[in-house]
Amino acid sequence: MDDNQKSLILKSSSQYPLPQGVKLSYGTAGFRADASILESTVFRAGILAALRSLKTQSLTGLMITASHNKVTDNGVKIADPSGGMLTQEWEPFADAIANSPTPQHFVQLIDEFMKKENIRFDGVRSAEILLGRDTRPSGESLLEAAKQGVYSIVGATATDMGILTTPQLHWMVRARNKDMKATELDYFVQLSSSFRFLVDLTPNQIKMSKTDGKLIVDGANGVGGEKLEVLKKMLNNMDIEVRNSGKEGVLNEGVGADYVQKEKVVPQGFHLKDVGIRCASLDGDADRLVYFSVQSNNTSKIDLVDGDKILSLFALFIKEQLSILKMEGDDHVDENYEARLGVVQTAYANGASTDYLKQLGLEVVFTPTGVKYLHEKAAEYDIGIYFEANGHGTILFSESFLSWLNARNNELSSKSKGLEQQKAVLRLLAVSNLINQAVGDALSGLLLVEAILQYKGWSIHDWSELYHDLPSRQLKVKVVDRTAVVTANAETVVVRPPLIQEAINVEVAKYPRGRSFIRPSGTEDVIRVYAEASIQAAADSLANSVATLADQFLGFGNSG
Ligand code: G16
Repeated sequence: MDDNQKSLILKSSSQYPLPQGVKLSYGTAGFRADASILESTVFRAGILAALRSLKTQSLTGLMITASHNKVTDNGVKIADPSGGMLTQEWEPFADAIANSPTPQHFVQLIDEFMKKENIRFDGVRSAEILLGRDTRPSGESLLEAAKQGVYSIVGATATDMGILTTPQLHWMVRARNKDMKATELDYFVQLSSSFRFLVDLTPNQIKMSKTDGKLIVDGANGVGGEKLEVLKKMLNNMDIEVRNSGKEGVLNEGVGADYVQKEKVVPQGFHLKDVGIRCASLDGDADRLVYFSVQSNNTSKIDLVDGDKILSLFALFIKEQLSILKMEGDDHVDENYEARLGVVQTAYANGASTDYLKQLGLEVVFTPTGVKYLHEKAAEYDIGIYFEANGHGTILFSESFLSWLNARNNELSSKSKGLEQQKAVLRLLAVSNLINQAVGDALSGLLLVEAILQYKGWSIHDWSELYHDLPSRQLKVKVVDRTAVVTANAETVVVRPPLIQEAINVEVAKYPRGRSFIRPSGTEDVIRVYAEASIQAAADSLANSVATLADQFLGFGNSG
C-alpha cells in the first residue's frame, strides 16, 4: 500500500473511532449490535467490501440491516461477487479490523492483509460496491459511514441502491457480475415474469382450485411489505393483502416471521375474521418467510407452516418434475442425466420433517445454523434445496444442470412428442429464474409457494398435512459469556463447557422422542435452547430443564 493510500485510510478512520469496550464478531450473518455503537464497524466494513472487490476484480455488496433483530439494533453484511455471503475465509480479517483499537493499528492490519492476499491497485479495475439498507432509522447515517469506508480506498466507487430487501441487494450483486440487468425493476420483472410463466404451466383442471382466494401477508413493519405491493401490481393485482407494512407499528415488534415462528401466535393486525385464510409472514429485511393460518378455536394461536414445510413442498414439487422427466416418453427414455437432488437442514429442523424428506427418498444433510453454511452445502448438488426452520432458504441449480435443461428443451421443441417432459423442463427452468439463486428471499419464496399450491390445487391445510410437526419449544437464555459454549456435529452436541452435554442427555432421555440442544446465537447475545418431544407439555418441560442447565453451567439465571 503506498503512502497516499495509507494517509487516506488514517485520515478517514480517525473520524470513526471504535467506541470504548466494544468487541464485535462477524457472527452468523455479519456484524450486529445496538445501532448507536456501529458507525466505526460499518465504516470498516466499507473498506472490507472494497478490498474484496479489488481482490476478486468484481463488484461486491454491502447491506445495512439487522434483519429480525429489534429496531434499535442494526448491522452490516458483505455480499461476495457470487451474491452469496462473504467468504468465510475473510471472516477472521473482518473481526480483526472491526476490533482494531487505533487508526495506526488499523492501517497496519490492512497493509499486512493486502500483502498476504496479494491485493494490488493495478489501475485497471477499481473497487465497486453496491450499497443497500433496510428501513431502520439508523440506516441512513450508517450508510454514510459505509460510503466513507469505501471512499477510503483509492478509486473505489459506491452506488447507493436505496432501501432494499437484503435478498434484492444480493440478487443485484450476482446479476451485475453475470452481466445481467440488475436494477430493482429488473428484479421485479424477473420474479413476476417467471411466476406467470410457471403458473401458465399449471394443468388446466387444477387452475380453478380451492387455493384460489386471498393471501394475507404480514410485512413485519419492514421493507418487505412495500416491495410486495410493487410485485402485486406487476401480477395483475394478485389477491394479496399486505398488513404491517411499517406505516404504523414497530419493526419486528409482535410481528414478522421470527416472532410468528418462535412464539407460534398470530402477529399484530390478524384476527378472528382471518380464520381459514392463507397467511404468511416476512421478517424485517424479507429474507425469511413462514406461512400460517389462524386457529378457529383460539384466535391467538396459529397453525404454523414453517421453513421445514416450505422445504418439503419445494422438494416434493422438484422431485415430481424430475420424475416426469424420467418418464418413458413416446420415443425417449432419458437416462443421460441423473440430477443429484439434495436437501440441507439444520438441527432446528423438526424431526418429523426430516423423516418425511427421507421417506421421499431424498438425501438430507445437516450443517450448523447460518445460511452461509447451508448455501455452501446446497451448491454441491445439481439441485440443492436448503431451508432453516425459521424460513430462511432457497433452491440452487448447478450451471451444468441448467445447461442440460436448456438443451433438453431445445431437443423436445423440435419434436411433436414428449410434451409432458418439456413442460417439466420448462417448470424447472422457471423455478430457477423465480427463486433467488444468491440467497434466501421471502418474496421469491412466497411466489414459488403460491405457484406450487396452485399447481397442486392445495389449500394451506392440505400443505400443512404433509406431515405433523413434533411439538417443539425454543427459549433464549442470557448468560455471562455465550462464546463459552462450543458445539460440534452441526450444533447437536456441546463440547465445552464440560459435563453440560451429559446433563442434557439425562434430561432428553426422560421424554419419548425427546431431542434438545443448545447453541450460542450469532445475532443476539443469548444462548438458544431447542427441544422437541412427542407432546407439547413434554417439549416445554424439556426446554425449561435444559434452559435451567444452561443457567447453572453458564451463569446469570434469566431463562425465558
Ligand atoms: C440470520 C441468519 C440465519 C440464522 C439467524 C439466526 O438470520 O442469516 O441463517 O438462522 O440469523 O441466527 P442465530 O440463531 O445465530 O442468532 P437473519 O434473518 O437475522 O439475517
